[in-house]
Amino acid sequence: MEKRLCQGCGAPIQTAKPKEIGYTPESALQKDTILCQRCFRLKHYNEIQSVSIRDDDFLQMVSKIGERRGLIVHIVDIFDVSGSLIKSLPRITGNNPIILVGNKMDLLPKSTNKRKLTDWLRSSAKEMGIRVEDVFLISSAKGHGMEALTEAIEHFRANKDVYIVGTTNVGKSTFINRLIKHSTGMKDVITTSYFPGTTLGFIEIPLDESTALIDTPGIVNKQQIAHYVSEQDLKLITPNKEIKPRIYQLNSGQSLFFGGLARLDFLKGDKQSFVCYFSNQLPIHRTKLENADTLYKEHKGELLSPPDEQTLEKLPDLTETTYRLNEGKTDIVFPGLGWVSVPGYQTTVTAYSPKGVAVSVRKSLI
Ligand SMILES: Nc1nc2c(ncn2[C@@H]2O[C@H](COP(=O)(O)OP(=O)(O)OP(=O)(O)O)[C@@H](O)[C@H]2O)c(=O)[nH]1
Ligand SMILES: [Mg+2]
Repeated sequence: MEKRLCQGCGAPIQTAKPKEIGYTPESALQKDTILCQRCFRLKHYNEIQSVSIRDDDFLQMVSKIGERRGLIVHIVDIFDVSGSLIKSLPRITGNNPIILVGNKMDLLPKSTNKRKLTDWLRSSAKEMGIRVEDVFLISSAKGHGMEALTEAIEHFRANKDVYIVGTTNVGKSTFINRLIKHSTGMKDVITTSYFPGTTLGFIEIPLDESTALIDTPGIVNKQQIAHYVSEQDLKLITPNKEIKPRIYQLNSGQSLFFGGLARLDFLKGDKQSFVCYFSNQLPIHRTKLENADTLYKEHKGELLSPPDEQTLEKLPDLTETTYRLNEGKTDIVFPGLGWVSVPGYQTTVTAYSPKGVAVSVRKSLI
């Protein structure tokens, strides 16, 4: 008998072990489309059932692409580029051509400079040694930018398969659902969720008689802040609509806390505006630099939250990096959280982020 896969996550269907992936009660096997219990619960109750798959298993699964021929569409989350660009991608996917796609554009303010963003994505990939054929910006959720991308896919795939690859949670399955909806009218065929690790196997969507578009499980990158926060906090730090910039006029000697997950000290420079781009629900606190350490020590997890209690247990300590800025408008990027845009002349700042989730700077996008 042909091995049956869950239509939602790609896991092999089984009826024997309720706690393991692909479990489906016998009674549900009669239906036309088979959904495992985990996908069923995610879909109908937005409730996650944890699975006993290790990060390595996903990587191994995706590495099989290296032995095949096709186009790689590497999707990254434009809110977490350093956490979602996969450095080892060329090793994983062999010699196959790569298109780079920045997803979740709907979250950025309309005033974002798309060309700068595209250039930054291209150069970030290049720095990591990833050669890309082209770069696209899309919103899978809203359907923006899909036409240009599908045309490019059709061109670069040269009648071969298309593999959608990326770290967890960048929106691979949402992207494919968008394509399916466009071509068949069917909605939400593949399971998506804000929990990382939703897709568990390869899911093939036929493109024609001999080729397919293939959804793959997200590769786990431990530099993503998503792995260090509770479900509750993840919901809070993930923007769910266009972010509204919050502007602070700061004098040197002042600090900003982003919940208690990140911090920015203004050490030196003229009074200037710090424009903050974070999830609208993430509280920002302004304080005097001299009080910042004590405030953090005494109030993280309370006044400075998130982190909540659960996050505090797994969150690494904050580490600091100091930047001397003198090149004009600069973004200080806290991966997975957001960024702060500063004028960037004769300015010294210190940025704090959880250890392992490194802060970076770039030319301002806005
Ligand atoms: N705002 C916004 N959210 C998006 C977009 N695309 C996906 N998301 C959200 O991002 C989360 C992850 O989406 P998925 O499609 O499940 O991501 P994935 O890459 O398939 O994740 P894994 O299967 O875990 O590897 C969900 O909460 C989606 O609703 C987008 O274009 N804009
Ligand atoms: Mg998925």
